[in-house]
Amino acid sequence: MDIKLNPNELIKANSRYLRGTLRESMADQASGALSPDDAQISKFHGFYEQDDRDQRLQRQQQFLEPYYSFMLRARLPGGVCTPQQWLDIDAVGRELGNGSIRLTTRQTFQYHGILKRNLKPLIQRINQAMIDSIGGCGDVNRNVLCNPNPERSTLHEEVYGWARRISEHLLPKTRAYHEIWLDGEQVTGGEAEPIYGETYLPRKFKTAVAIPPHNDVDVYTNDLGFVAIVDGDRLLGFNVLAGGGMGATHDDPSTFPRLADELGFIPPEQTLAVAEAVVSVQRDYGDRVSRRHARLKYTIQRMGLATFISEVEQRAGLRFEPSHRVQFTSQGDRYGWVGDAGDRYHLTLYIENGRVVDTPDASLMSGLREIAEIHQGDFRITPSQNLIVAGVAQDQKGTIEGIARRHGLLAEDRSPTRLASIACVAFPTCPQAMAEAERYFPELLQTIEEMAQRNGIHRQAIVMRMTGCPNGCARPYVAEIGLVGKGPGRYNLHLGGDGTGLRLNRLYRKNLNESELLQTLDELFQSYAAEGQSQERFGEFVVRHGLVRPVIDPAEDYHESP
Ligand code: SRM
Ligand code: SF4
Repeated sequence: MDIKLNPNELIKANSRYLRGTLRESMADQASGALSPDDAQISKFHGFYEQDDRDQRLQRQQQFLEPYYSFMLRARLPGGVCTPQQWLDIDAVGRELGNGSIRLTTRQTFQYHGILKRNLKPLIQRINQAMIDSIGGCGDVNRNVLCNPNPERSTLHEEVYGWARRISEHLLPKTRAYHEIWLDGEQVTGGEAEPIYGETYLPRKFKTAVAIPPHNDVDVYTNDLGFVAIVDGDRLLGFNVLAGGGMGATHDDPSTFPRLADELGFIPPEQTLAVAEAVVSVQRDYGDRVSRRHARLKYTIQRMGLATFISEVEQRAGLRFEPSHRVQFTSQGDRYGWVGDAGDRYHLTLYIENGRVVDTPDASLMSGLREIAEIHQGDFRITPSQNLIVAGVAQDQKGTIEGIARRHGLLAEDRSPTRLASIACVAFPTCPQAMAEAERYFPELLQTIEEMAQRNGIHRQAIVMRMTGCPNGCARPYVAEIGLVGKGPGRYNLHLGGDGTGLRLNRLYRKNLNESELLQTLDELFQSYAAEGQSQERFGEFVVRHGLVRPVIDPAEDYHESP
């Protein structure tokens, strides 16, 4: 049979382990863009070519090429960085980016609006700060998530250590990054990629480590998940999960979001072997023809879970023990101060949609800089695009809180629903956006907050997530209310997440404009206010009330409403 591989496979195979012609593309001053093949390879180095979509039409009419610039995403396992690193991140964003820093749903940061000539200096500057962008994007393991909330410091330190080790272990081994950006020594010919091989993975791959009862990493939405099983502060091992993912395509029932399956329990020392085995099964069995069906979730769906598990066991040289029982009770961040047994305090700040910038309303960027100048602990970016000032001594709490308050960084005075909600980037930089998200969500939330107040449900947090397209970057399919961009000013409304990230929601109404959306929500809020039971979450109510049926098999019933 003649199988036509996806063109990306050839680009990877011809790239000489991710070198491509990036040097030549960078030297070409006639265009702000890269060659089309290099624009694919650049992702493995952590950056995407983009153009300002607000200016697209106007520049087309003027016969100008699009206003190209780049987005760079760093690798920062568990979202942890030092105050000095934050000061460097801040300076680079101001001097070589667009003056803002974007905290992401995978606990790292992005710069937008980088001009081609500034890319190399920018990559060099972050590397001087001991941060790289290798595998920030591309068909490899991405930034590894880890529960960032260090209220149990000893345990957190150990689990975070595993997140770092997984990230290092699954890094591409090519020297291309060092050669091209850091002027490292050129290696003649290719070198081996022992885990990935020369065509890397069929598609992106994502790993998360969770510490129950908090599911702030949304562990079930990752290709590979490790759930820490603990006895007091002692790590016994991990329940391993595989096959989660959010991305879908509107009206294509062969694509769907999916929650990960449980593979079983392993002791800590088997973590890297299992991670590598799962990656290698996906490398060998993943779909290299259709990128739309290339994620691990589809591989498992095709192979069957039992076959997948035995293939992983064979490659890792182990047998999974039965999973331990765990309970997750929350999703998202817990704001304000928490203390730990070592007398250190940790302050979770609120950064709306992760955009760190100074505006007339709030000077978030300046505020964080001021904190970084005096802070002695570390910073942790959360999977909900916020920032934790971690490891503060008792005598510095007042000063840090004072700075945070002055610059609008504290969560206080915001509604519980706003604090539980996130939106993806979307316009103007994201090429995939069909509708607004980050720029529109705060304003829409204000109307929704007024509606919640009118209905007397304003004290209840509802996890609400908006994305500009169905790719699912803000993980909207595990929200109690998911708003997924369908076209300019239009959203699909999904309902029924359980508030802990353990249940997929379901499509409830399609293609709503703002007034249709608000009217639908108002009706839902009215019946929730009238008929919701005490302490019952909104997502639980809509399921119990029969407004949406839970998704049992996403491949079968995901696109069916309601
Ligand atoms: Fe994402 C593509 C932004 C987390 C699923 N994502 C993109 C691109 C690069 C658009 C593109 O293809 O060129 C977006 C860049 C926008 C911009 O201008 O910055 C983008 N994704 C983001 C971020 C910044 C959203 C945010 O507001 O924080 C997140 C960066 C994460 C990171 O630091 O690594 C981000 N993306 C996610 C997540 C959530 C997660 O991983 O926990 C998902 C859903 C989980 C998953 O992967 O299944 C996600 N992004 C996608 C997809 C759909 C993948 C699929 O399986 O179909 C795409 C499109 C693609 O890969 O073709 C995509
Ligand atoms: Fe872009 Fe879609 Fe991801 Fe939003 S969900 S950042 S619109 S790819």
